Amino acid sequence: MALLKERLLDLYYKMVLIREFEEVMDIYAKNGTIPGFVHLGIGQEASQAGIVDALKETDYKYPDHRGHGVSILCGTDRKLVMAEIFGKGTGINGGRGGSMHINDIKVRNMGFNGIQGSTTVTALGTAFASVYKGNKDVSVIFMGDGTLGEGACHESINMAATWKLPVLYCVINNQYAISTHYRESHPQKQLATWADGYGVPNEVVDGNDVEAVVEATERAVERARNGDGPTLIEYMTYRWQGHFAGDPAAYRPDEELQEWKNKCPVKRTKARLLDVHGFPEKILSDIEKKVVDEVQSMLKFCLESPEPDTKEALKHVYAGFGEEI
Ligand SMILES: Cc1ncc(C[n+]2csc(CCOP(=O)(O)OP(=O)(O)O)c2C)c(N)n1
Ligand SMILES: [Mg+2]
Repeated sequence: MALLKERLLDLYYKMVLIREFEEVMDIYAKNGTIPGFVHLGIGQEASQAGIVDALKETDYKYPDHRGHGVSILCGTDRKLVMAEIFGKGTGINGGRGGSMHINDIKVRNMGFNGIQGSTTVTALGTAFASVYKGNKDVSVIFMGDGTLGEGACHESINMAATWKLPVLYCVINNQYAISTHYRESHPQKQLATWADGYGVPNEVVDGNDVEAVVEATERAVERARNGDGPTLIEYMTYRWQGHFAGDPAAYRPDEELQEWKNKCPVKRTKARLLDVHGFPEKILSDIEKKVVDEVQSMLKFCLESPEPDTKEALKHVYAGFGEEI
């Protein structure tokens, strides 16, 4: 079943936004303005935008190290997300976290901590809280193909399946974990079948087809909300850049990259909006222009923002007791 054309148009905006945001982050990471490692999601926009679109604001989102796209779509003021990546005092986390540790508990963006696989375990806590409190919020974990090899993932899925917790394991299979192709580090032909060992429903989805992403994710979310437990979805996609901004990615063939660029999720959605839904080109080019302006205005805010105040370095070192999330 296809999505309503207005929803697809909105998803187009979100995907173009991720692409533009990431391209600008690439420039400022490579020229040294952004401190620390930056992992870009260029090529993976359909998976990131489509999954978030299938969720409610109260669902617990666990982005991973490649999580800018998710973090700008969860409801946080986007310029504060960008400022966090720049390590500025105006960032959503006061510039303490940077690219890999963006979080905003108000919109239930639970953030990442740099340890692959760790969120598969911490997400069980929020999933259990949903059951305990009797609400229907789902805990959604974004993770890579390589991450699935972590022991923590086995412990997590074992417990989620046994307790029928409302968890969604979103395996974004972008083919590589740093320089290792997933076929060289996993015995399964498709990683989704990994969940079979735990009796957990799973499916493989074209991660560059935003409509397929939304539909599969909504099915899994529905199951979790109904008390039917976890699902694992493998979204097949590709990262166009190296593992981090600056990695030349010499380990993969040029033809392979080109083949995936031909399956560009943004261009595919655009073609559908033009050819199937009959939107005039002008509507789409206006969206593209609007996105450029939006990202430039965020960038201006970031570049003009102050560095964090060193006097505040010890603030937030200890969490408050009994704070609701
Ligand atoms: C426990 C742990 N081991 C190793 C690393 C180093 N590391 C960071 S990203 C990464 C590869 C992750 O690959 P994948 O899960 O496929 O995600 P992708 O980078 O492709 O999005 C590794 C090994 C880490 N951060 N944590
Ligand atoms: Mg990967």
